[in-house]
This record gives sequence, C-alpha cells and structure tokens, in this order.
Amino acid sequence: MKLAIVGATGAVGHELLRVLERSPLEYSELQLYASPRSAGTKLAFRDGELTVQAMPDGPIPADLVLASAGGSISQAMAPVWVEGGATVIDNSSAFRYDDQVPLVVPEVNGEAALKHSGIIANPNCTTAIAVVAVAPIHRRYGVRRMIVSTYQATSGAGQKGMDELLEQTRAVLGGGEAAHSEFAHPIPFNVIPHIDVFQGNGYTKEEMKVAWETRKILGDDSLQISCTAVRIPILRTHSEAITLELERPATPQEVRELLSTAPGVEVRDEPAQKLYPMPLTASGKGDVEVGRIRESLVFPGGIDLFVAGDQLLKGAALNAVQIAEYLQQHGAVARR
Ligand code: A2P
Ligand code: 11C
Repeated sequence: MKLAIVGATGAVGHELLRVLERSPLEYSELQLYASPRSAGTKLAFRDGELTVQAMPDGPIPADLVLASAGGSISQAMAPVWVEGGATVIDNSSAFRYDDQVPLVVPEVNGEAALKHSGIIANPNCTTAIAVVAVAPIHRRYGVRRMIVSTYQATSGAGQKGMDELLEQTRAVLGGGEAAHSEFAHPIPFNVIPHIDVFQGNGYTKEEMKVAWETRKILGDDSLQISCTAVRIPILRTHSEAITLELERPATPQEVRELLSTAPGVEVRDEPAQKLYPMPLTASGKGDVEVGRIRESLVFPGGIDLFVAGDQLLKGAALNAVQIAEYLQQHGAVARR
C-alpha cells in the first residue's frame, strides 16, 4: 500500500507523522504533500527525513490519502484523488454530512468505514472526543438529551492558531496590544464564545457540528443535543462539560465502571486526590480523559461529566490513522 499525507506541514500533519511512527499500519511508501510554498521542505520521520512535494493538480499516486489541508482543498480534490484510484480519509467537514460518506470513530462505529465509496470522513475534533465517552453510556443507558459546553484549544485553528496564542501572549506580557487574525477577538487572557460561523438559529457551525455528527456516528437521529463552543487560550486539548439525560437511570459508580473498560477512555476521577481531566495531563495522550462523573441535579438518573482529549490526536491525527488501521485489518482500503 502506498500512503500519502496532504497537509503534511500543518499542525495535524505533524501529528500524523508522529502517530504513524508508532502505528502498526503497513505501507511501502509514504508521500508528503503541502502547498507549493513548502515544496522541498524536509520533515523528520523515524530515523530519517522525508521531502514535502507540492500537491499536484490531479490525482495522487497513492492507495490511501490522509487529507488535512482544509475543507476547500478536500472539497475540490478528494473526488479527483478517488477517481484516480485512491481512498481518502478526510479530516475536513467537506463530506461529513453526505449520506454516502461514513463518519467514523473506530471504537464507536468502525464497521461503518467498511462501506465506503472512496471517501471516509474524520469527525470534528470536539465531536470525536465527546463520543468516545458518550457512546458506551448511550449503548447501555440510552442518552435522550445531551448538553455540551466546550473549552477548545487554539490548535483547532491549526498551527497558525497556536502561533497566534504564543505570539500575542508575549506581546501582551511585553505591554503591547494583542492583534488577532485567526480568531474573532484577541485570544490571550480571554475566552471567545464564537467558533466558526453563526447559523440562522443563533448557534455557531461548530456547535451544530457536534449535534449533527454525534447523531450520525451514534446512528440515532432522535438524540437531542445542544452545544456552546468556546475558544480558550491554551495550546492543544479540547475539554467539554457534558450533561446527559438517560432513558434508564445510571449511578456515577456504574458509569465509572463502564468507562473504565471502554476503548479510548482513561477514567481520571478521584476529586479528593485532585485527579480529574485537564489539558495539562491529557495533551499528548491518545486516550480521552473522563472524570467529574456525578449524578445530574437536573435530570434524575442522569449524569454530568467532564472530558479532556488532545484535539490534534484523538480529535484529528490519531483517529484518522486508526481508521486507516481498521481498513487495512479488514482488507477494505480499496473500494469494494
Ligand atoms: P503549507 O504549510 O505549505 O501552507 P494548518 O491547519 O496547521 O494551518 O495546516 C494546513 C496544511 O494545509 C499545511 O500543510 C498547508 O501547507 C496545507 N495547505 C494549505 N494550502 C494548501 C494548498 N493550496 N495546497 C496544498 N496544501 C495546502
Ligand atoms: C476548532 N473544532 O476547534 C474546530 C477545528 O470541523 O474539522 C476542526 C473543524 C472541523 O476550531
């Protein structure tokens, strides 16, 4: 199998290389693509270096393409790559709501990936991190309503978002003014309840993605979901406070036990020891930290919890590579 990464020089691209270094995925060749600006750039991989090429205008000579160069590039080019014989795992939102395109978190709905017609969508990072924790609860207790408030890292806006946080924080500490270009307002020492564009219903697109994508991944259109998505001045882990109304009542201890064996989850829930999910401990981890598990004071038998997951890993690069591994294990990289 020949493997390619499009967007190799970006924040997710960097993590894709790190995840691939540890992955059992088998491939004979790895090609890296980015914009013409990056052609010739050398990126470290295993014990050596790989050279970045300018993304071609036409097909990519690979069997599997991991695409992470933004929605407009995926929208325009993924069908061309598929036409040329490649299967595409797309990190953008371009195809997520297409009925023909599976939207996959392998530990939740991996089998959906096997029915692909060339493109498989990787979910929004906020969604991926939430469903790893919520799916096992949904299966056992039936989630009826889900209310999410997010605390999202600047990595969600790519390398430029992380750079802006560092540069502007230095500027403010030096007595200067914080300019901003990646976010709607200056991000240092601020929180911004505005991620992506506002929709007609007063919610942002990021907030609606959590609702649309969670329903699709869990295969349950009846699930009622409301989200408030907020950008905070940290580098790379998204945290989320989640309230669940359940069809069958659960106790916090039952949920703790259920999640302690759930794939992709690390239960970190000993408040007396000051152990709970935090970006400080979740960054760099493949598993999503889950804690603060307690009975809802609003929905009897319902559950409140807090999750923290590395946006660049489970929220993006790791999930994409896990989809690739799943396809290879099931002999389903090529379309059937
Ligand atoms: P480049 O570094 O050459 O601009 P991030 O999300 O961290 O900003 O990363 C975006 C990724 O998408 C980078 O690898 C970037 O490459 C790549 N990219 C941006 N524009 C294009 C383009 N027109 N063609 C191919 N890759 C692109
Ligand atoms: C953010 N969640 O934190 C966004 C980034 O739909 O893939 C990812 C957007 C997406 O800004």
